[in-house]
Amino acid sequence: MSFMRTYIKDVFKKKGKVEVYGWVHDIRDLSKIRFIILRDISGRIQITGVKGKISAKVFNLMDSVSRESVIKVRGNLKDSKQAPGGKEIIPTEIEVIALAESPLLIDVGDRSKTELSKRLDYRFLDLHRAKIQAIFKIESTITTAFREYFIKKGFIEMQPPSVISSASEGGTELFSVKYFEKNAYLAQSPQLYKQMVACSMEKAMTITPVWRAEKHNTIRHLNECRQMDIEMAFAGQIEVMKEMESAVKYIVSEIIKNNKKELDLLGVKLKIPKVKYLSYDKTVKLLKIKYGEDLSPEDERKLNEKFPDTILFVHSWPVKIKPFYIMPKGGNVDSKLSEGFDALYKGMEISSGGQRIHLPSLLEKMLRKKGLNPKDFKSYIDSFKFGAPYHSGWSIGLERFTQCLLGLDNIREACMFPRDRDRLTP
Ligand code: AMO
Repeated sequence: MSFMRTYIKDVFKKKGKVEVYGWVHDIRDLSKIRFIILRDISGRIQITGVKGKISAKVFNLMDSVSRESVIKVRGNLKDSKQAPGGKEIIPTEIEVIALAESPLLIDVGDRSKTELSKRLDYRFLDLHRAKIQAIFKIESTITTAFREYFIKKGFIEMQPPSVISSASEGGTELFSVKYFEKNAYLAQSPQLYKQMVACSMEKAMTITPVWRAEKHNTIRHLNECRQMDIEMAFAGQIEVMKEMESAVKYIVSEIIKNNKKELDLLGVKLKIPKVKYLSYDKTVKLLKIKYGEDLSPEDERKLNEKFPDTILFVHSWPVKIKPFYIMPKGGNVDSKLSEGFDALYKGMEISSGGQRIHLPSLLEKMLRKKGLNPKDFKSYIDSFKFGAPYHSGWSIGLERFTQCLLGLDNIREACMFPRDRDRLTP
């Protein structure tokens, strides 16, 4: 097609003859007068047909076309006090581009009460809904702002592999894949690769899918999620926490600036977050919980009550509960504490990170201490033998972060096509 179509939001600024394309959002038939609310990604406009005043063909079509069909409308734009937005189109021509089958498989109305699992079964239709579109418009702002922030600061956007030969997060939460005659795995994280890039190109960032074969089905876990990662040479845990602090503030400010309509639609009031740094030791004392264990969802909720609207950096965790690649304090394999942290926001862990072990012999000792075999990590260990600076980084889960920001009940709401224990389609 050789023309630029006009979005509905821009049609409101025009005069006289207009042409719009979109989905039939709603139809009302008052026998002598018929209305179609036409919707595209930018907004909605009313199409008004009065019997006898428009062609009989167009008037009949206004009643026979089904909801969610895609149509093209030509007509005259008129001021109207009753119409939403103060304007309506009196149609001279309607062309049906794609007729939708009816009934629809799920209710896609603004007040739809269809349950989440059914909506996800028909996600392609669920994505017709303004509220759902609002979530993903905001998620798009998040990834754009993340990328913008770090590219402006001289980070290299890297593309890590998705098929790997050994675990990067220790543990057993790996999906196996057959890779010719070898066994391979889906990447749990770009961890080892972003470190190799930071040790050569200094500052790396990526937005990449990762896979976790965790069997539990929760409202905050997916088996495939996207991570927004950074890694920086010549930086310790404090420097990268500060970097996250200003990146998250920038991302939130971009959402406030660009997504006012979407935030209103979702009923979300966003503020630039405050920031608090608290050591693991102090956090344990504050919560009066057992030392040496991870924070439970209940602990995270309590911390959110104590520090609302705050990114809480809980730093210097015990070595025992951090991955093998996190630097023990003082570079000593026997240290109890590490240079690793978690960031909590709105009652959930949105990120973890820390300083890494860049010393090959210390890395081997730590792998053994964690019950892992250094032989399985040979190429990773070797990468630190030829000029590797100290370095640190972190990862924010994209869907988890969107869930927290928008107060969504279930992380699946923040993932277009979620993969969980039971879901592999669509
Ligand atoms: P971690 O495993 O803590 O750390 O993951 C970092 C962040 O990714 C998100 N996340 C998840 N989101 C949804 N479903 C999951 N199953 C899931 N698992 C993780 C969370 C979490 O905070 N390599 C390290 C990071 C680093 O040190 O740079 C890592 O992957 O938001």
